[in-house]
Amino acid sequence: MYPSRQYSSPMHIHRQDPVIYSNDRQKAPLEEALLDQYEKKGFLFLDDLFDDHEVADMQRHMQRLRDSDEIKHRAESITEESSGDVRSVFDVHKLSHFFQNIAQDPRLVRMAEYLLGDDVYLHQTRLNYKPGFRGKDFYWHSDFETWHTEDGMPRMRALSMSISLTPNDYHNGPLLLIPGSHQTFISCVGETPDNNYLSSLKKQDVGIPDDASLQSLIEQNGIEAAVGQPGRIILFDCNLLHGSNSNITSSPRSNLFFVYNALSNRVVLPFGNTAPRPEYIAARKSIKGLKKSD
Ligand code: 6CS
Ligand code: FE
Repeated sequence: MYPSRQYSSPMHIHRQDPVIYSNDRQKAPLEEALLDQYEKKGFLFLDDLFDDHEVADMQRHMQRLRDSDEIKHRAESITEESSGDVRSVFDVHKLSHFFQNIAQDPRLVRMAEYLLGDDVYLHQTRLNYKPGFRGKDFYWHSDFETWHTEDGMPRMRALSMSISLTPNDYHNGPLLLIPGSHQTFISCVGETPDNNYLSSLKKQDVGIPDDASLQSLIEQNGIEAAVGQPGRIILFDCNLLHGSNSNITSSPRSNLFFVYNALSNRVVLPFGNTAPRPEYIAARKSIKGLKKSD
């Protein structure tokens, strides 16, 4: 369906999957306008879902993970190539009961269930710290291109919720989104090296769109910066093109990411025929539906 990193020139494949899988808008946990925006742009913003105390708790638990030497020496901790600062911590829902509870919060799960039209599980979770002064960029990419090619995610039936834990301003490397880019799968050029994740999580070189593809999508749709205060949720489709600039300011841009995948879309063997990535990057053995009985 979505071949990538197989051919010598890039290709554009039109999305062959729905964006919103549920049809009964009466049952939607989101108002019509937001659903229309999500369908059209591939992302939406949610403010005031968490109250100030909840956000303060998240910030405290993020700092605790950040300051922990034990965490810093685990495989789940990815450091910045240049400075050695912590860039990301993966699998935060397994490293912290607090973040597990947030990821399982019905206010989040029911949105994911509605949009994906199925029970859901956590494919991946992470804290991206993007520290001040030396937090490096995440180049343009579609998460689905990686999750399909390197994790074996069959269809575009997953979404990310990024919760801002520090102010995301124009100057400290906010998430940059290309509205509408979720409708086009860009088949990228370039072979996936073995154990690619050892470098791709620091700096992604393979599976990134070519300049011409980026140019045409940006000219058509523009770029939107997901600026916002702590607590804001950026909910975006797995195939939306996004990236973020380096952060040379003094204020970190730290966001918590939860990736919900439909249970019917659980990962199989990587479509790029590379070895499956570790469990802390892509759940495989630990797939457990989040459906609450209520
Ligand atoms: O490879 C991955 O799964 C990770 N890479 C990026 C740049 N975004 C999604 C995910 O965190
Ligand atoms: Fe990403």
